[in-house]
Amino acid sequence: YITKDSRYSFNHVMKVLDRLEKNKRIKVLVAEDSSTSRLFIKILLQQYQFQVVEAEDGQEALAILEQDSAIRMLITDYNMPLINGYDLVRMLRHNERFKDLVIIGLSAEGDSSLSAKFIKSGANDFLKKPFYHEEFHCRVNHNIEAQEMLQTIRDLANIDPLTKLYNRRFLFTEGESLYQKSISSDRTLAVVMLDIDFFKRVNDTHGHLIGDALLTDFSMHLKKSFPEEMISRFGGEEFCILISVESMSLIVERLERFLSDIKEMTFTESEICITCSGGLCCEMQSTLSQAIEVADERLYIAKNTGRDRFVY
Ligand code: GH3
Ligand code: MG
Ligand code: MG
Ligand code: MG
Ligand code: MG
Repeated sequence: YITKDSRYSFNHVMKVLDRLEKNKRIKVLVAEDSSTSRLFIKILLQQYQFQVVEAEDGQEALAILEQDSAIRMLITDYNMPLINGYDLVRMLRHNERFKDLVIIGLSAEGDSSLSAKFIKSGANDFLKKPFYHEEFHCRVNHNIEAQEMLQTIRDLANIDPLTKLYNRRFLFTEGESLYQKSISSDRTLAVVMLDIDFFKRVNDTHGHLIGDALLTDFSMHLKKSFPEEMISRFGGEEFCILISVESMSLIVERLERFLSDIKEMTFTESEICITCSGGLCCEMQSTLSQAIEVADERLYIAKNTGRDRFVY
């Protein structure tokens, strides 16, 4: 593929090598009942360094996908026993879990309405057998690249570049829908607003770059302390944590432990000591925004009553 045509530029070759390196980490499931055809597709994929998993029918494919969340792409035949390719795609697309799975439909049949059927049911692309190797490789790689670009765009939209925590936009979209789900299932979702004390002094004393490094360190520690929770950077040195509540005393205990850990730690190469303050809203409100407001009022009280504390 690289050497056949000497007109390929150095940049092109580098791009292909980079693609091959990435493909080594990508698992592809091939669902195809004909063993010859399956082997052929497997070899084509392996030429491009993909990890290949095989299924002999639609039902096996579904079971494998449900078990192995690392599979990023499915190449599926149409005519297969138990569940055909079209029904398989429809089932997968009805499940939120598989929304990012790249799906390419295959069929040997002359019926050109099949490609429309596959695409309408949610497949990303379609190939008619027999196909040129080049077309197969191009479609597979293009679809994987498109999916990667989509993920990059999503990360840019949802993740704060400095701290790698969720940003405020994500908090008010996904966080709000999480909050609404908690309301309808009668579970309590606590909202914590957290703010670093006297952070301006850190910048004034050590400079902005050290301030940034402290925010990054602090965020990493937040993630370690609340690994299951949705943590967002609300603004400069303010963070919001959504914690599902098993018991009020357990939450308070976790938060108090976090405060005392922070007080004992030193941050960045300048070994800076900090404290932080927080407000907690455990009583369910009708929207996340309202709960944030309640937590924020309590944070304000924490600030005005000496800092380095939680108010709930
Ligand atoms: P308080 O205890 O009342 O919260 O005091 P504070 O100094 O932490 O609060 P204040 O709101 O007065 O100042 C927050 C500071 O955070 C001011 C701003 O320059 C700084 N800041 C906000 N975002 C960033 C950032 O991304 N990087 C750095 N280095 N500083 C930031
Ligand atoms: Mg078949
Ligand atoms: Mg302030
Ligand atoms: Mg502050
Ligand atoms: Mg602040």
